[in-house]
Amino acid sequence: MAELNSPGLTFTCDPERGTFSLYPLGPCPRPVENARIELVYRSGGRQYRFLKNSWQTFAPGAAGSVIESPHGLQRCLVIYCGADQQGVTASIEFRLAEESPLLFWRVMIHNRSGRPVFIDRILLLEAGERFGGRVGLEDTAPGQAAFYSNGWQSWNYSAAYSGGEAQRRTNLGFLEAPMYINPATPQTRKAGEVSADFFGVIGDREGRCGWLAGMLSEKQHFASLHGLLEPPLGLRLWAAGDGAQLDPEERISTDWAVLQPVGLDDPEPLLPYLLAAARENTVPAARSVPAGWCSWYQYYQNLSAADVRANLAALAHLRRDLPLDLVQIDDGFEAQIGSWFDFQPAFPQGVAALAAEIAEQGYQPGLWLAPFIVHPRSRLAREHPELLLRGKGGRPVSSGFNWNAITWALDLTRPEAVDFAAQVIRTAVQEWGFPYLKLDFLYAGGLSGNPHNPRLTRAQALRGGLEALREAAGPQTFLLGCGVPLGPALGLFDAMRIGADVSGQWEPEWMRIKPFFRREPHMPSVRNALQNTITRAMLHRHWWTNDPDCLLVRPDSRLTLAEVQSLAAAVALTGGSLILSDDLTSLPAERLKIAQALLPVTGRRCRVIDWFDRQTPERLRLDLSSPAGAWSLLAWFNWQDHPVDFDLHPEAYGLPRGSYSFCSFWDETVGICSPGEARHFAAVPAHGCVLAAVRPVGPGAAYLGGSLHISQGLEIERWDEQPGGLKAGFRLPRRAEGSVFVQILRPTFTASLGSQPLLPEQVLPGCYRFALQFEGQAELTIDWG
Ligand code: 9PG
Repeated sequence: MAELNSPGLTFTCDPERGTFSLYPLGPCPRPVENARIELVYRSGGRQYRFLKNSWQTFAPGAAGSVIESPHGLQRCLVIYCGADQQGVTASIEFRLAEESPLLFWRVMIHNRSGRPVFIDRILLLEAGERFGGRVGLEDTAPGQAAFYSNGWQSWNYSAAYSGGEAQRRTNLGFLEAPMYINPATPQTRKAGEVSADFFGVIGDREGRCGWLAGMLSEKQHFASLHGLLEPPLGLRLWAAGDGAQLDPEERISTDWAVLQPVGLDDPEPLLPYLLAAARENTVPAARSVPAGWCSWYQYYQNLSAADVRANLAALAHLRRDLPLDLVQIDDGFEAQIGSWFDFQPAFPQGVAALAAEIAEQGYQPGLWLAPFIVHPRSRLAREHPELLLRGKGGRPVSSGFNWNAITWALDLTRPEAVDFAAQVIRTAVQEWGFPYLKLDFLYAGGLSGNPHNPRLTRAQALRGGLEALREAAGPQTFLLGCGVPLGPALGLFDAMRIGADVSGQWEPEWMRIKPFFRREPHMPSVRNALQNTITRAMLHRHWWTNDPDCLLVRPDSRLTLAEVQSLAAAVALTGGSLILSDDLTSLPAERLKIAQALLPVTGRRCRVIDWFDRQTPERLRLDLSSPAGAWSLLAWFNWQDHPVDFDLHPEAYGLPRGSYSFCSFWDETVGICSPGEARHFAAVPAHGCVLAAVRPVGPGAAYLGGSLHISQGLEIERWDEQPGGLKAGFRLPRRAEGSVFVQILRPTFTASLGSQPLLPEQVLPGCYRFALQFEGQAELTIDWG
């Protein structure tokens, strides 16, 4: 037995039996006990298993030696194992962080067998009664065990499931599998069996705690998890070996695996893990959150240079109303996916001239590219078929059905294929003049097949390709990743699409057919985009800037006003990029107002109160403060297909019991509730939301909210209350027009905005609405003498 101790965790292991245990300080979660590790590999056509029932220790490392790492001081234990009958040796390294409640471990393999071996799988954790140990949640009441599943790549449905629910998967089988399925991750459809990629959390909804298991990086291997929620509970985490060849005398190490105890109601339940993964991948300091326009969801592939110019002109015309900084040309300019240097007839001068015009108008030019995927009718497929990833029969491997064809992919284990992709990026940045790139369909660089270099895993091939893209773009270029497995992308992208595409409708359909497609979890639709906007909100600004996909506000889509409001509220409260994708030449003022209210973007990450409690959470909370005090923005989403009455209880969002004012953004109503009381919202429309600023009621003059900005308060830059009155300074980087609500507990007063007298409207006793209109800055003066 060996032991490691840190302030929050105790680790023990039994090398003779090949098990390890982790004991957290508090009562919940309970310890993970007698967890196992296993290496599965092939040699000479036979499969071998190693490390499962004994680590065959021959030289125990110094237990408790202290190491300095990017994660601070770590207590460290190395166990030297082997050799097995073939002559393969391994070592297992465990580390406990001094400053955070994390166990790190990794398995290193050294092939001393004299012939090549092929790694199938490195099981890093197998825990639970089902496997002769414990996962620490065995006391969970029936039906209360749940598992948060992070999806494979940007578009994959991510959610917390209870034991009674089957995991949401696509029914579009072979057409979509290459896009949405990591072949190493089990695709069970049985209730109570949930898989995940990269990281996941198993927990107790009633006990309010759980364990996070996952990897700090995916530079070496893709990792999968399996959560078994029907007693006996189980949790497994493994690295996919992909059958990669390990030559004699060569070594390979897994990325670091981690375990973290999770408090489900902590303000940031996954924080230690998220920070450690950010450090491990040297995630750079966050840049400003993009606010811009994108062509895709209005024009799709029917885009022309004239459309871009018309929107650029409209944007410049609207500059004082809608201060966006980015104009991003999406798919539709290139002659074909893979013919990146040829253009569509609608782009007769290519895109360089457009980039120049966009920059001249003061906007950042952005361009979409999909450098790893190849259309069969592209120049790349024709001229460089040797760069394609091929399968067993020598035929190009499918990367899924896109653009009306089964598409192919580059074999990134070929240096020339990586060079080709990097050349596309260099050209876009250096010759065409795009400092912002949306790099899409990057999962195509991580497909399985028969790669040119059989010594590389899929994760190594993809990570190498992604690093080459970043290198080609240079450190200054803003890179948005899309359709990319999250782990290998860490540290290389400024922003990341974290969910499915939006579209002009709530639910997916195909060629106007709804019944079969309605339940598809990844197909474009606002419902599907919102799913991950909320369930992956916690990644924002720890790993990158989240991109929730575009905001559509136009009235001629098939979205109801309530659906547009829900999209806007989720985009605003989760704090990610704000990219509008409507035809700006014809947007009516009342819809423009919705987008306008989101500017400037706050960039702030909200809490998802019920992230572990239901597949699609309903409750968001964003705590803010201004010179006029602190408040919370609370949102509640009605995911039902019919209107629902809703009672907003501040306590249900973790706010202390007390008296609060409520200012509801979409209907501009205010109310005051006494302690324990809820604010009632009658008939919240189907797919609509309640979005309210909630402030503790105080004795003096108080700002309650308003319609100038969706934060209902960040527009305030000064708040001076004096014996004779109040001066409130407003600032927004645009024209602003709307209502503000102020509590004034005085019988008489006068009000003005600058030198303009204002006529307040009393909406409640002691509560007044003022209609304001200004550009940039304004001062509201209230005089009660
Ligand atoms: C451009 C688009 C937009 C969009 C991206 C991505 O499953 N599919 O067939 C599928 C097609 C397109 C797609 C996602 C999935 O959209 O997310 O924003 O850039 O490409 O073609």
